[in-house]
Amino acid sequence: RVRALPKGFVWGGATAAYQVEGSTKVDGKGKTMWDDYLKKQGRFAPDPASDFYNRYSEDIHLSKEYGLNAIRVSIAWTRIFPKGYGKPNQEGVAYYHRLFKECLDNGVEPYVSLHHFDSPATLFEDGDWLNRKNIDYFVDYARFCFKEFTEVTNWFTINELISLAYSQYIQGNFPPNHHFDVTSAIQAQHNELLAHARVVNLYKSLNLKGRIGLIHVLENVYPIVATPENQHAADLQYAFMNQFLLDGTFKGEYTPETMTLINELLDINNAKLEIQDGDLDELKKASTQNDFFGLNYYQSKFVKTYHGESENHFNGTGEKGTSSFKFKGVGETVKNPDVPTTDWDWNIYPEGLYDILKRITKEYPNIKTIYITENGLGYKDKFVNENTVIDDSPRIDYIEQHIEKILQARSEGVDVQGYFVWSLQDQFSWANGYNKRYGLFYVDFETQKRYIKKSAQWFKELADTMK
Ligand code: BGP
Repeated sequence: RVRALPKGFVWGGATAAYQVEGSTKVDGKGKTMWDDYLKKQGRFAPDPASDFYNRYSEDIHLSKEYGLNAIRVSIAWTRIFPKGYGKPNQEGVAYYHRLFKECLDNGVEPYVSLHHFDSPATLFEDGDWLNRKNIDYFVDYARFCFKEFTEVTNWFTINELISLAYSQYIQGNFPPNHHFDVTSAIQAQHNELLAHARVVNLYKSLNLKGRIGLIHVLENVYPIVATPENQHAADLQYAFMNQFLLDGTFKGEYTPETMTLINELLDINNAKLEIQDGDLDELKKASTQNDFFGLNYYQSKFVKTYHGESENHFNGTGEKGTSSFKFKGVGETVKNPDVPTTDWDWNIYPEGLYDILKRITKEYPNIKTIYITENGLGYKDKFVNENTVIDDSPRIDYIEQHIEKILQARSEGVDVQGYFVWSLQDQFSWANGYNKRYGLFYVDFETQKRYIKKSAQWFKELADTMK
């Protein structure tokens, strides 16, 4: 059991603009890659989400009341530049100044991402990260934000580079819904890294007083039965999901060991990666300049070798046991009978977080301070009535088990300085909609009223141990 938090620990809740703000059509906001797609899909809408655009003050006050000293938010690129470039939209700019002021006035430190899965529709239609012109636009947008929002001192460039590349081009559950388009997936990873590196290098050249980094979601990969073939499958998947991006971020190159694995995977799938002159110089320069690293962790995977054709089914409804994932020449994801899973088939495996923390600290000396920037449990919370605190004990168990592992790694020298639960309040989930809740605070999406969950009370008790 976790008895106390280290003094000065950053203890926050996480959000993302498109998942909480709602108000997608007001005050000059431009469309993101999701607006038309969700409308066409017809399953769920991004409005009003958690109505954070209007209710941020209430959520920040709740954060303060429940002992949180930090919040993760993202800026919606399309509120600042409705088309992704051009003239800034002053109403969007004013909104974020109001939001940051409210955070700072209440002692809830904002950690701000520039990109959280919400590319402008115009740029998305033009190839999203696959189009290098869009990297230029991203750098312009970042420059504008750095100069405008000088009250922000903790910046993340991009949230979860792999999730975009993988969900857009491999798993097919994010627009444009390609399945196993390996060329696009690896190219998107590289181009996102380049975008990140250019923005970090820019930030450092401006000599601003804040800190900057990026966020990777990491999943450890284990052979379900330890045979050499299954271990190789795990290595291939780890390389594709973690190692390629970690190398690019913190080594500024893709090491020969990494490329041997990546090339094997590309060859089997007739895919290729294009690296242009100068790209690696940019990565190299950025690799030592990240002030901190945001690590998101939800689960790890168990795999066995697989040589058939690629196929998958994504469980976006919470019908337990319906997911499958088989990647040609890479591996098949399988269920480990000893590991509990959520209704969305995510393995609950805190040991994976410990193993990852130890591994990356050893392999990447350029990683400085680490913040766990997301971790949490998707759960079908049940509302009882106005006067009853919502019992989400499974979420408390989940969080506590993961914090235990974080503190263990910390006691062994891994420099973790903070933890942001995903998520602060219930919010909209990209490919799952509104029944996959994560919040410390329950949101009734009809009335937008907030209710307390037991996990919020637990969060507060731990916050008090720092005083
Ligand atoms: C991360 C994202 C978040 C969030 C979370 C939970 O990948 O950064 O935006 O949504 O995962 O995922 P999901 O909503 O799919 O359950």
